[in-house]
Amino acid sequence: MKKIIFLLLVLLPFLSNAEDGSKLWLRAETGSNATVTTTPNRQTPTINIAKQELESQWKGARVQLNIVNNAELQRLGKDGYLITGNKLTGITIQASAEQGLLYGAYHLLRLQETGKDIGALNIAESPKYDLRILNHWENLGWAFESASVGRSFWRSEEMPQISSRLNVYARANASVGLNGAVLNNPNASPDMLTRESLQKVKVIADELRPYNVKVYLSVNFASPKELGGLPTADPLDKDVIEWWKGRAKEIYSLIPDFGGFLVKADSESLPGPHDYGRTHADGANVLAEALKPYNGVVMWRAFVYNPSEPGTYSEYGGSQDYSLTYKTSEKDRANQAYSEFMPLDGKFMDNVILQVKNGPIDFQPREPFSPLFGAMKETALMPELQIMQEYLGNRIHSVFLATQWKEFFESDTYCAGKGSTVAKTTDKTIYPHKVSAIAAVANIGNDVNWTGNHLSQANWYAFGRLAWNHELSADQIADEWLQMTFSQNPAFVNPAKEIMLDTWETTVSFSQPLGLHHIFAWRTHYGPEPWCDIPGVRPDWLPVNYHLANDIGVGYDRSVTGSNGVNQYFSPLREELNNIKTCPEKFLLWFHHVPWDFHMKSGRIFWDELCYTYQQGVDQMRDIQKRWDRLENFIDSERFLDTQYRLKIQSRDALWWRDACILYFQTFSQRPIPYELERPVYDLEELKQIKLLDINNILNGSRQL
Ligand code: GCV
Repeated sequence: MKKIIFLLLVLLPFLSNAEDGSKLWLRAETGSNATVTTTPNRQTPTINIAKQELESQWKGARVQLNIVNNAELQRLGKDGYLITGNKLTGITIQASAEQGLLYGAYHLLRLQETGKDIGALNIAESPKYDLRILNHWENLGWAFESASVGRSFWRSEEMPQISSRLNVYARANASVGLNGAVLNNPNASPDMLTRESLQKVKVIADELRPYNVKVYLSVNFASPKELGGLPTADPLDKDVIEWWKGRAKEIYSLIPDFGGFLVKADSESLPGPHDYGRTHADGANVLAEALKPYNGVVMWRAFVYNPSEPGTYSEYGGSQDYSLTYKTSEKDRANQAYSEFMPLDGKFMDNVILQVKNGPIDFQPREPFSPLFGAMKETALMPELQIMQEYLGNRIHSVFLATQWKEFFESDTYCAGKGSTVAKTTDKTIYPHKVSAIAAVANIGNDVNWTGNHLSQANWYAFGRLAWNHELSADQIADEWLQMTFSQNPAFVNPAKEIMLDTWETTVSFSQPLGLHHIFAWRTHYGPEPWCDIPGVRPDWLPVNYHLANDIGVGYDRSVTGSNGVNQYFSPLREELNNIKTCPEKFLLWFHHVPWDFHMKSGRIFWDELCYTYQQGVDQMRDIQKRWDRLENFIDSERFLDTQYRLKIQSRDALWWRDACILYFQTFSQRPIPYELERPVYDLEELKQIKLLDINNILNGSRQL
């Protein structure tokens, strides 16, 4: 016993210093005692934070923080700033508002922490999007919508006592320029608007405010009925209109800078204006009217797809066999948002923003951009990205998403000629709406390291940086994050960065390459299940209705002779996508049912190319593992080993995906796997036996594949 106590005493200091990832990228050495002065000498909570951050971490000459109201700073807006001067003689940060000074302070510290030359600075910055928002998919209570995030970190049950982590969260957001958080799941409970909930929201809002992070709420469209006891939630009913106005008044009396509402309506069985024969515009406008006096916004989601007809949908299946009545070409889920919202362009109030997922379906590993971008001219559109890796290996796989988001931002919509990228259609360059915004579904939970996987912290960081400036490269963002989070040593940063930059394309290759989509496992969305076809379940939830494999080929025909999805894009993109010979191969199976013997650019036939691509994904994953192993001596063992372990699972999963997909599709193609490729290690029938429970156990680590 004595020996154990002795050992514990010896080990304790080391154990308590164990690296747990809780500090995120906020690791600058403190204790600098820098001189920071402000003009005018104002003491606001936000200016004080800017000051304290610099005083404790800045290692150069005096910093002057100035609130100035000249034309240049007006042009940069309230979040913008100017940084001039030199580390040796002194730096001046100027802004027209206090939040500009805060962002300027973080910018200066980032330069320092990434070893940049801080001589003769002349930096003028302003964000590309006005609203830069994290969407937290937490339910009231507050469990999570998805296992991808682990447990809630708001800890509402302990309020009004607040977790010290809330302060770190706010600081992390401000350090990358994020200025908003939707606290709850878009599948919102009406109870989110009770007085008791709002009191808790106020606690969070008060904590986030000094960091310039505004709070928003998802609301349930039927709240006037479900919570307010009205007989209807019809948006044109005068009592309903008054009810929303009353709620807004109450919210703003508690939270004067409340940001506004996020609404998922008439989608996935949630109530909405269609229940009363009204349009999305009618629905959004009743809320917008209520928020308008307080400058609040409504973010109305365009993630809609109708219940399959006939009958109502049932999550677990039901008596209705939808497959009998469902015709893929008429019911393509990818076409629905465009069909529903395009006729409403121009009908929304100017404080309504349509929140549109990056792709037409649902955060798949790779999707073409949603055709709504560029097409809606009179309505402000905000991209919705997903940081949480719902379909990208959850918190287990390491996938750096900045590369995915860059592809999205830079996609050419052709709405105003060549070069009309998605980014330019949403950041006011092409359509100068009153407000511009962007959101992403957060991957932040209650884990000590916030995101479960240490490398996934990079995606939170990257979203903030790209929301501020979508022109930054994925390379630069990875570089910054690695230096701030791990080490400035280029012998570590360069190879680690290359790994990060390779992870997304590799994961697409081993899971859903060449435009394949929605072939993941039922419910968990982890691992492959291309054979999934559950009688009675709505077809647009089932993999077989997306890959449509048969003895001719595989893929969803969205050409003019198929579901005509290509027609929702502008020329000449429409024609490029429509032609199987010119459609980019990365989207081939998204837009075409491709014959097994189709000739690919590589010179191979399609079946062989599919096998090669899966194998390439597996090989690249193994290579990534090896490259990570070489970095062992550069960083702490805790984060090194945890990442090593996760990459091992990701490699195992790459094999799982490859074997499941190739063996399953082979039952249709009836062709051999090219002889020079590795033979499968798993058996198709065995893989088909992996059930929901097994996957949950794989995810929690209690079962190996
Ligand atoms: C918030 C998918 C997810 C749901 C999510 C929905 C949405 O269907 O599986 O969990 O619900 O997208 O984005 O609304």
